[in-house]
Order: sequence, then structure tokens, then C-alpha cells
Amino acid sequence: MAKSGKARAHTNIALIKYWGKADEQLILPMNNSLSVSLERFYTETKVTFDETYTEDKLVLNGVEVDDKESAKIRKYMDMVRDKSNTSMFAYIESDNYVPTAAGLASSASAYAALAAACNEALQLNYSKRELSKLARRGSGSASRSIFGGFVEWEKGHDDDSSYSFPIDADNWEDDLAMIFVVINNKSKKVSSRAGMSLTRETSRFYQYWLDYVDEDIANVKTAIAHKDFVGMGEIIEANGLRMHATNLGAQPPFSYLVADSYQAMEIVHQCREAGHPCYFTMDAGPNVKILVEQRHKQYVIEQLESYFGHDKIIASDITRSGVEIIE
Ligand code: 2P0
Repeated sequence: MAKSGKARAHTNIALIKYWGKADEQLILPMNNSLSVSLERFYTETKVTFDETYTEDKLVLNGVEVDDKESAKIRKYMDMVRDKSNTSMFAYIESDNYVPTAAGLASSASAYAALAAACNEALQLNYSKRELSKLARRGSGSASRSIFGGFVEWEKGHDDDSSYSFPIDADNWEDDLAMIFVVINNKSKKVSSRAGMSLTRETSRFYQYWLDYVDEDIANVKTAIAHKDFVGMGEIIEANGLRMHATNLGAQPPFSYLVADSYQAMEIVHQCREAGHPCYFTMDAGPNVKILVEQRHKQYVIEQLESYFGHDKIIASDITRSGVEIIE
């Protein structure tokens, strides 16, 4: 008999970045990281296991795919089968709710939803903590997407000790938002997986990155406890830039940032000077994400839209919901 489960998981953006693996196989990170989960961007995934299936099939946004990504998912499903003592193959239907062409699709929401859907279908009864470990095996940042709000990923030292957990913020999340500046990337893309690996192995600045992460995490947690937006913003902006600086020290050096990324950062500085606190962060691409209080959001959106145009600016609330079973 077929067994199925369907789950929804939101994507997350790291305020303190995960950059570099201690174990590539188990996806154990070199440092703790800390994120917020986003209301607007999520993945819904349905998994059906059946004894009559002869292989895993993946349907992404209504289209059957058989490429590098589906090979990665088959490998992931082998791991899930191994852990849950089943030999059944699966039919996986996954829909990404991300504004089209924004380039914001994320492996974080994808693997968090897949892990939770497998848990439901196979009735594994995993706790959220166990689920965050299972999601982590697909993609590191996915371990954080099991939870809503502010989330910390404890790096741990083996498969069992590396997991995420929520940080209580007394609903401060509701006062915050994130604005995305969608920037065209004309240069050849370096995947985050390849980028962090090259940097960890070759960057002269990598140790400098590691030396300050724990301090940044502790300071952000203090800022969360005091609802100190400016204090948090100053730390996260510096942390993000430090991550990007490590890439400039890699051999060969590389950068994810382009001229328009710097333009967006400049507008953020101008907003601050005009009395509207907001702080930027960037990931493995040129898009700029700006953390802002709801009461200053409209002003910052208007400043960004006047340079980049309406279509390039997308705002999202912070969600306090973690992964949910929806069928
Ligand atoms: C993060 N990034 O903390 C960091 C900051 C990008 C820059 O996690 O290799 O897709 O699958 O574990 O999670 C993106 O990397 O990497 C990421 P894998 P992942 O959000």
C-alpha cells in the first residue's frame, strides 16, 4: 500500500553565516550559524512511497526532472531508506513558492520539506531536532528551516550532535521584515557548495572568519534578548561582509558581489543616515537582503525602488512557523 506525506517548509536567510564544512559527507559545518525564516518563500513537497515503484521520480513545479539535482535527491533518498529500514522507492512532487525569475529558490526549504514529508509518510515519528538532522544531510541550511523565527544551528561534531533549535525572541519577529533586492548575475555562478569548500581549503582569511563567529553569535543573541535592532544589525552586516572577504582570500579569489550589490549597500547606508535603520546581508550570489523594522520598511522599499525599479524589490515578513504537515 502507498504511504504518503506532504509538508511545507519556509526558506531562511542566515544573519550569521554558515561557510565551510568540517565533514562534507555528513554536512557538519565549521561554525554555528543563525538565521530568520521567511514568510513569503517556501516549498511544498509530497512524497509517496510504494512497493511497486522501481525508482525514485522527482516532479519539480509540475515538470518531471532527471538531472544533477534529481541525482542528488536520489542519493538523499537512499540515506532516508537506509535510516528507516525501507526498500520502497518514492514519487516526489515539489513546488517552490518563490517569485519567478528571482533566483531565490533555496535548497533550505526544499530539504526541510522533503525530510518532514518522508517522516510523515514513513511514520518515523522524528522530533523536530531529529528532523533538523535529517534535513541537514540534504543541505546544511535546511536544518535551520525546520523551525520558524530566529534559529541557531549548533555545529556539533558528529551526525547526532549537529542540529538546529529555535531562539525565543518574545515575538520580536513580528516587528521585523526582510527586503530582497533581486540583482542579475551575469558572471559564472560558483555554487555555495563549491565556494565554501574552496574558501575553507585555500583562503588566507578563513581562520580570521572562524575566530569571530562565536562572538558574533553570542552578541546577536544578546541583541535579540534586548530587542536591540541597531546592535543586531551592526553585527550581522559585519559578519556577512567578513564571509564575503574570505572568498577574496581564496586561491583563486572570487566574489559573489557585483556593482549593483554595492549600489544596494550604498542605498542602505543612505537610509540609515536619513534615520531609517536597516542592515544588509548577502549569500552565495549578488542579491542583497535587507533586515528592517516594519515601521521603516516602506521608506527603505521606496529608496530601493527608485533606483532598481518596482520589479526588483520583494519584501517578506519573518515567519514564526516551522515546517508543517499539510496532508
Ligand atoms: C547560509 N549559505 O548560512 C550560507 C551563507 C550561503 C551563504 O547555507 O552545501 O545550500 O547544501 O550544505 O546550505 C548555502 O549553502 O550548502 C548556505 P550545502 P547550502 O545560509
